Amino acid sequence: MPAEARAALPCDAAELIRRAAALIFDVDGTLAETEELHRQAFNFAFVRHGLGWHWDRAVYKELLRVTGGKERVRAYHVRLGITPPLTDADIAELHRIKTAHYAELVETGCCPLRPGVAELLAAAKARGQRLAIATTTSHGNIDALLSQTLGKRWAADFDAVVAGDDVRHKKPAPDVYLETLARLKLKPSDCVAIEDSANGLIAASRARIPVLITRSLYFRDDDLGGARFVLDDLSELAAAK
Ligand code: XBP
Ligand code: MG
Repeated sequence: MPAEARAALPCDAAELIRRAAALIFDVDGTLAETEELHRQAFNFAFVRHGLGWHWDRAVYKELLRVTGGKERVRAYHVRLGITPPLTDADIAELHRIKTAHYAELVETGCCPLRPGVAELLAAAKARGQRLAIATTTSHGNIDALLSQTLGKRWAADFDAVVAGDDVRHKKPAPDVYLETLARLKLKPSDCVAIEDSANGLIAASRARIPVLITRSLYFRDDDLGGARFVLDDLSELAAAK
């Protein structure tokens, strides 16, 4: 690679972040370790719905390959091969119960932002960088988490917030990232996507956005080699000069 091309590449994650016009954040696993609360909320909903299901961490880790809570329940149900199958209305009602309970859990304050997240958001804002969210979860879940962790006026700091139900196809399809770029009116190379999972990495990469990974509990051993940089968490950025 010619010297000038090498010089153009950011030499580390902090430089990749600093150079971006916009930072696009995934939510679950990236901003906070929320999947444990999602798992507990699903199990609460199963009991309330009279289903004898219980997702332990090992089962949930496997089911997380399927993005979207409703899609995850359907995939599990198909795997069980029970007849008659749950109707879409059953799954929607079950997911409504789950989402309501998830919000109650988040509102207890038991799920803080991950290390380095608040500092990175503040530093990006101070540098005049734009902020966006591109997630598979719902607007209600985003608001529950960020109202609790960033305050009720959290949305004022984000130029675009794109959730799973805003697009036709959830991650690993690129839809949420393409919609975010359209709303920001920026090129993929002007942005950095901050993700925690292989599905998120694939989605952002298909939208041609450089990806920085912050490893999370459920995806710690995912193959994330296609990312520009892989960090244990975002506090490594704050430590950078
Ligand atoms: C993670 C997901 C979501 C959550 C559950 O989203 O795949 O489905 O697991 O939330 P991301 P819902 O990492 O893209 O933020 O039940 O609302 O889908
Ligand atoms: Mg995630």
